[in-house]
Amino acid sequence: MAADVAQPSPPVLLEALEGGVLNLTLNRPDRLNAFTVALHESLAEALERAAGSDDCRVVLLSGAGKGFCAGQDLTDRAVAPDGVRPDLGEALDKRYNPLIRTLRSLPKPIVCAVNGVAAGAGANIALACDIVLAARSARFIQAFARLALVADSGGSWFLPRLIGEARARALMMLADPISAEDAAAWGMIYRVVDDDQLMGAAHEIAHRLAAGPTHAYGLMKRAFAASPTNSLDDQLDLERDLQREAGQADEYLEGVRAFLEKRQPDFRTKQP
Ligand code: T3D
Repeated sequence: MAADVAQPSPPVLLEALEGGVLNLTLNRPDRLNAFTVALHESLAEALERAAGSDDCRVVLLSGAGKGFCAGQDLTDRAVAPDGVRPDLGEALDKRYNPLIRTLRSLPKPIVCAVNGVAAGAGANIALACDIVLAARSARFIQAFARLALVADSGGSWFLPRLIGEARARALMMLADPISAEDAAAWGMIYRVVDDDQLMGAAHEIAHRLAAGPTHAYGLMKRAFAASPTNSLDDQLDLERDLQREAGQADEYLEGVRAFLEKRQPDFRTKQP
């Protein structure tokens, strides 16, 4: 009789680099890709490598199975009534906040393909990405109030800015799901796509970005990051500084050359 052999557990994050696009797939489908410490660590490491690698020009984030991400894995949060309660502030400080900061400041575009339900931190991690597509069947849920928690992972910052305070407050306090179609109509995400076309559409955008001016995209992200707290005057000064930097890059040289030569720019090849 064959002895039982322990199967190695599958990686919690799948990584595949293809044509400049780093595909990162949250891979805990049985738990709707909810976050454990292991998933946080894998994602943080992958994003750090992505930031430092010239081979990675774009990140494409999605989830395995029927969900995108159900936020924090709540099986890690079960506490006996008389037990020590977890320090959720520490969890935010150590895991969620660095993740959101990394997504926002990564000097490369991040496309998010929301393939199914996105709840709690899972919804707000999607909103932290640069271009968000969602499958028509996907839902976004600010699930926090159901647990008597406040919205985190930047939700209370992103949502009022994206959809206005009236809708943001209602979504957070009622914790009602919002459909992908409403999310797109409200300006919360870029586009809704039929389920069977989601990954194709996300790859198409990611590959277009991979062929684009990576350095300029990074500068755009810096402009967006500063915009909410800057006055128009400050933002104009920042745009001047960023444009000065952009104008010194080989990418710009190639962009102008390509225009004058009536051809598509080639931003991937190092310019002579
Ligand atoms: O704690 C801290 O560090 C503070 C930070 C908090 C950040 C947060 O994200 S708090 C919010 C945590 N997330 C939630 O509250 C969402 C919980 N999940 C749900 O409400 C529902 O699962 C969904 C609305 C997302 C989807 O519903 P449905 O009916 O499509 O799927 P389901 O049947 O509920 O879930 C499928 C399985 O995934 C199920 O397991 P089972 O019964 O098949 O063995 C379910 O228990 C599991 N699952 C879903 N979400 C989580 C989860 N397991 C652990 N943690 C989850 N978050």
